[in-house]
Amino acid sequence: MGRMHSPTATHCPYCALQCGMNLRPAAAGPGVTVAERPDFPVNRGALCGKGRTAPALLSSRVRLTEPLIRAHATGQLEPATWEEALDAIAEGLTLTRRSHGPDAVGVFGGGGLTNEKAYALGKFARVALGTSQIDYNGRFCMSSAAAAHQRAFGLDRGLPFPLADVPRTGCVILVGSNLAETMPPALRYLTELKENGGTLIVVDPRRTKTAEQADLHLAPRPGTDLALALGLLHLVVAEGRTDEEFIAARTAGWPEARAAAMAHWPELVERITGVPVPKLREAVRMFCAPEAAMVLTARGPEQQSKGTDTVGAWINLCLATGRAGRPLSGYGCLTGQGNGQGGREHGQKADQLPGYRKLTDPAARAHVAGVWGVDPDSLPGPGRSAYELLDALGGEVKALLLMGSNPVVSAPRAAHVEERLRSLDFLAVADVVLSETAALADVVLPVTQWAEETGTTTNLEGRVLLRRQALTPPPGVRSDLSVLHGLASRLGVAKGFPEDPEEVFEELRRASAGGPADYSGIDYARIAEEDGVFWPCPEGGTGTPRLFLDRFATEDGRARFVPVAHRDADEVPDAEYPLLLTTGRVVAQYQSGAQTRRVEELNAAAPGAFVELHPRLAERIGAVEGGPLEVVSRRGRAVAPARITDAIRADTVFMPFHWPGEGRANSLTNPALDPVSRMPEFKVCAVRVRPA
Ligand SMILES: Nc1nc2c(c(=O)[nH]1)N[C@H]1C(S)=C(S)[C@@H](COP(=O)(O)OP(=O)(O)OC[C@H]3O[C@@H](n4cnc5c(=O)[nH]c(N)nc54)[C@H](O)[C@@H]3O)O[C@H]1N2
Ligand SMILES: Nc1nc2c(c(=O)[nH]1)N[C@H]1C(S)=C(S)[C@@H](COP(=O)(O)OP(=O)(O)OC[C@H]3O[C@@H](n4cnc5c(=O)[nH]c(N)nc54)[C@H](O)[C@@H]3O)O[C@H]1N2
Ligand code: SF4
Ligand SMILES: [Mo]
Repeated sequence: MGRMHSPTATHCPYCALQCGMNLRPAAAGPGVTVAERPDFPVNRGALCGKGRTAPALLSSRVRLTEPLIRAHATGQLEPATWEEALDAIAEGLTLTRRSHGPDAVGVFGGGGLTNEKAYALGKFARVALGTSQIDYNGRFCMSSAAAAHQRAFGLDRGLPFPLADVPRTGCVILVGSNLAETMPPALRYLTELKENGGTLIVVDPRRTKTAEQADLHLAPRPGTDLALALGLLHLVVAEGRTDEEFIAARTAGWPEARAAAMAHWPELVERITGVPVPKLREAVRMFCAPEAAMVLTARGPEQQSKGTDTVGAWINLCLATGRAGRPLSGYGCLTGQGNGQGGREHGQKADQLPGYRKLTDPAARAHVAGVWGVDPDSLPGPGRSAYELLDALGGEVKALLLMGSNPVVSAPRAAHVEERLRSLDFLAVADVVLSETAALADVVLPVTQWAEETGTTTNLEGRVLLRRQALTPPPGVRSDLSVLHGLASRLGVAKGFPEDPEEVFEELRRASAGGPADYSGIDYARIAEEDGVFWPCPEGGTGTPRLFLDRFATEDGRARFVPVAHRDADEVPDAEYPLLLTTGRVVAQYQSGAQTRRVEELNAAAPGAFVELHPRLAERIGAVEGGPLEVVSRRGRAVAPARITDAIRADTVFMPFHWPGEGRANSLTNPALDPVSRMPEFKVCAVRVRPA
């Protein structure tokens, strides 16, 4: 690995906090080491263990350094040249397209990809392949919050304010976020909130490290947040705590939403959620007492087959109490992946064009087609959502190009998804390591990593950031942009897929101009000068750290209440499957673990899956600490050691989803989809558990 000037100011490759860090050449040998970057405001120098150890993956020992092609004779993946590999992919995709039409070719992207890559991938699907069949793993992440944002506010930016506002509000309800483990440096914002006299309410079926910080912890049964939020709104109305002036001036739809909430009286909500009425009253008092308050959600309430309505109910609570569109108040979603925000704005989503434009909007199609130099009528329409696309593999979709995801581990009903991937005529995967999904491919392309390339990401605050190249990639790997360039030219599109990220960003600026997520005023130099620029930022304008203070982004400027009613999870416990399974994360592993399982220090800290269960349940089924437990759902079976703790409800077990094989939590999960966002129900399914 070569060297460049030191130190290089950049950002972490993992989560949506996008912590700032400096990279310095290692004291001895090749590579870089991570140093603090105290001047970057979001994390002020703090990093979690994943960020600190990220350079370990840059070493060639653990990563892919040459393309691989599956040999017909042996069935094994064998080293190949880049020319051979790109030719093979172009041929595989072309053959499928020729015999079955363009929609038989699918593309699957990721929320970890930079804005430039996400933009180029969406364009590649629509222009070079002409397929409608593109979606990405962000569908599994924050799509329910995104849909609810759109419905209520007319715009989806995860946080409508900078994180720096959080310690200055009066009360935060944090719903289904374990940020002490999933964004450790962000915990500081909550401790500062309390130091400033504010209060923290955490809603989580488990008493997590985050919940331990709370003034009030509500532990509902998984899948019942919708009832909980409605119950709180009911009490707000009953106790006369609504803000009628705000409702009249800034919102629409209150009478219907109010009526829906009134059908969820406290005793009913206690019965559904398991949260006692006095605690509901206490939460309402804490939320309504101060001048300003916030509700923040993460995957707990969102990854449900009613995630969009659930987030809608929390938004209704904010609107009814005048806690939105005002300083230090509002609803926000804590987006997850490194570019979870930007990755959902620029076109790798099935229904979307760059700038968060709609693929079904004729004006949007005309604008983007103009930038791309193609006929608007040549752009395909919306395609399938992520799970539906994976489910269609081997059926109507016969070839797939995948970049930035590892669905063999991370998709719901993973054994079925794995089988669908195996049934493809052709699978190509670009990755930095041989992930469980890459291992199934016909062609594998080794790509550059964060420290070896330049590009922008948009963090959970909507702040567009610049990751800078700090070292030369090893010979044999190429960037994702170079892959798309090479494939497009082989598919007969010689122009429009540059390899240089800044050139791609300049085009993205034009494509997003005038759209909801307008980046046209942002450029690489400006990002560096301003510690990131908040979108929307029109050409010649300033960035927008705070949204909705004067008006919401709907046509009439009013926020929309949505009347929602509680409904059960797709699966509820019964005699055969009497328990609830919920899933999530641990601090030392990231997502499917493809990257962090290859980092020694992290793997030592979290070597494998486990099943968290309450002592009463353990006693009933005869489980002992560390002993193997078999967990069975209607989709399949997993085995992992027991971890007995009174920090979880006795009717619920929890598994982290970072591992393949026997401990794969997603062998069990339910792919029931939210009707609006198409989000799968990762957080609730029915299981039975017994010692293996
Ligand atoms: N260490 C680590 N950090 C990460 C990641 C990682 O993989 N590892 N991934 C990143 C990404 S992409 C994301 S999306 C974020 C996710 O960040 P979080 O949303 O904080 O992570 P999860 O652990 O999935 O879920 C959060 C909590 O939801 C709770 N929960 C489960 N079911 C329910 C329910 O029905 N209702 C409620 N209210 N809560 C429930 C779980 O007990 C869990 O504590 O983390 C990001 N940061
Ligand atoms: N049961 C359960 N399942 C879940 C969840 C849950 O809470 N419970 N959470 C869901 C959520 S929120 C998410 S976000 C998904 C995430 O799950 P995945 O989509 O599987 O996410 P990663 O493990 O980050 O996969 C990214 C892959 O791309 C590779 N990669 C990293 N950077 C790049 C790059 O720049 N280019 C290319 N070509 N490849 C790259 C990595 O090595 C890795 O193999 O999991 C979902 N699955
Ligand atoms: S919190 Fe997220 S962005 Fe920050 S160092 Fe950890 S993984 Fe990286
Ligand atoms: Mo995520």
